[in-house]
Amino acid sequence: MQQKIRNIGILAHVDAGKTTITENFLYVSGHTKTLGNVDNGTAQTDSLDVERERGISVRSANISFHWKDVKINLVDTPGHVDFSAEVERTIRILDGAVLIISAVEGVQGHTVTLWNALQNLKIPALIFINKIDRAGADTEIVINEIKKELATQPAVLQKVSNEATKDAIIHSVWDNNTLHEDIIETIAGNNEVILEKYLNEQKLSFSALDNALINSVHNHQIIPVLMGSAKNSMGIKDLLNAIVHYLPEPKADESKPLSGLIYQIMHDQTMGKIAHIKLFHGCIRNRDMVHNATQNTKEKVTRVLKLLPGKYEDIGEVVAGDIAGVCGLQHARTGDVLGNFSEKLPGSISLRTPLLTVQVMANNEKDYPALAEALQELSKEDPGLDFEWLREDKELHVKIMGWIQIEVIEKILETRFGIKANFQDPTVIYKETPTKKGEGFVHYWMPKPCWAIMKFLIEPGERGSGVIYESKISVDDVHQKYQNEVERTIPSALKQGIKGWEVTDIKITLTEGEDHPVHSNPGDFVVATPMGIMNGLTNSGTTLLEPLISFKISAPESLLGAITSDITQMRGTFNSPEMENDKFILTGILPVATSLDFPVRLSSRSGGKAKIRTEFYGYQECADELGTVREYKGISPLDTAKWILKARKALQ
Ligand SMILES: Nc1nc2c(ncn2[C@@H]2O[C@H](COP(=O)(O)OP(=O)(O)OP(=O)(O)O)[C@@H](O)[C@H]2O)c(=O)[nH]1
Ligand SMILES: [Mg+2]
Repeated sequence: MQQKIRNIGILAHVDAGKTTITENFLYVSGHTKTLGNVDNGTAQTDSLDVERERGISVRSANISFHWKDVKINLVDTPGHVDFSAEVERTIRILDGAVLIISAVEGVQGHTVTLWNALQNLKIPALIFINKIDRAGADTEIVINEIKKELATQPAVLQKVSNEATKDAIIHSVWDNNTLHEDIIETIAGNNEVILEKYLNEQKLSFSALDNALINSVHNHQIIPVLMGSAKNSMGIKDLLNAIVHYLPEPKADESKPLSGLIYQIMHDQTMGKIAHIKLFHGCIRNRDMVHNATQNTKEKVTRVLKLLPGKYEDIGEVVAGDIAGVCGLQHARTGDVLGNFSEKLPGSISLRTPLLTVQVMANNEKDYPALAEALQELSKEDPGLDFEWLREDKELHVKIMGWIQIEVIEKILETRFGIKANFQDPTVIYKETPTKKGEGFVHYWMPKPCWAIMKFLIEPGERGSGVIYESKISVDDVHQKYQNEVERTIPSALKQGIKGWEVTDIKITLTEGEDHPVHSNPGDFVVATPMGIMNGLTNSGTTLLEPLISFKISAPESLLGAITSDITQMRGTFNSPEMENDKFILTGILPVATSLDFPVRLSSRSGGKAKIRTEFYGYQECADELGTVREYKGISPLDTAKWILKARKALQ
């Protein structure tokens, strides 16, 4: 008989108590004999050294345990925005989620981001209000924030007395004996049958109402809210019961052909590369040959493993609906699809875009090749790093979210790869876009044999439009197979423009062209396209684009003048402030380049009383002197002779 499973993620802003809750789950379910604690570095799921030292989670941690007769596969995610990519990867395999909100700090910017992601991916969820014991805890305020800021209908299943003290007590308001009127109304508002009976004052049983509630949770209409204090192991069993009761089981079928998703790649000192997979259909056993549809490879599974915090256990097989670690898939990358995915893949979501780029250097020159290899390996695990190896300049660059991430990569390079590396000052990732219309020519007919002649029209595109390419030439002028090469080469041709940054918001039209029946080769168009595009960009000129964030600040009224003047100084803009009691709420937009340390400065200016939420807003024009113009890295297609030599060599 197939076992019952729940694949659940715990999500929240930083420090909400996710790991503390997870440790309690492990303890009350009998999985661990002692209760792990984040404050003294004994939490099982914070297994990396850097997590234990800093008391924050960096990686999503997988654990499995049984509650009642259900196997719960739980992912404890990191809350710090620097590690949002970890959440993006794991969120795709969840059948349900628990969103934690601190009873003191309330709904944070990151809570809203996570909630929107859950809504977009249609993942049913529960909310757990944690830290009800702490001074300043106020569940009433948090519930109002949930209604207002998450724009959702909560069914608050518990209430608390002696709040904000160690003696806080939780009472159920939703069981056979207590049927809270608010919850009944919320359920009736989402269920016609219940509504009719309710309006006609007919008797409604608890089980009928509760079943309707389960339905509405599965349809993302209602979100049950529970509360507790993980630090004092309070409310934990009720939360586990609610997970099993209200969150759905995976839609999976063992008899269908294999289909799975690699959601994480981990590395183990003895076993090497381990692909963490969720299996939607079929089953995988040791020694199975598995087809990786994304990489188009077939590889032999050497081991199937159960995922435990910081370690693994051989299980030999994994069946549909479950998650497991798989060894042997050497080509696997995060996000790859296994088998035949005939159904729609679970959607993916972007929570935060890396806006900084940083050069990594080995402390010891001789470690340079090993460092490049290590970064290549890490980039397979975290594609967001977008590792760039500029071989001509012997430079290594990665994209990052923030300072803590740098610290963590530094540590991993040292402990796992034995390389001491240092990170140069990070730079904001600028982009560039054509300033006006321009034409680009390329006559590539020397040194023979080769033949590719093209003319491109380059035009500025609307902000956010990305890259639009169109060919207006006939296949009689340039054969279709050569035209395909042009289109395929455009993205790499735009990786660096004339100011050294990726080119975007651009419209490219191939307006004239000529191939040669004897001398042309498809590779000629691969060599020529970047030359034509760069020539066009030189003629059109380019404008720098800088990343911006939108912000929402709430702070005491007395600080309004100082904060608005800070914002103006950072080249920011703001809307007129809204007053609320003795606080103001200010929204607006700031350049990333000028505001990297703003949250820290704001906090010290206000003695921690100001709250700020930021989100990526988009890219906007910026004058060269306010941004950074870089030299072209490597050999530029404008340096024709050298470029041709290099590009031809790459094609061999
Ligand atoms: N007073 C109180 N403190 C708590 C409670 N739950 C957790 N904490 C404390 O809050 C801090 C953060 O707890 P974690 O469990 O590491 O939080 P997290 O959400 O996993 O944090 P990240 O993974 O780094 O985002 C620790 O110091 C915990 O002891 C609670 O219910 N009450
Ligand atoms: Mg944690």
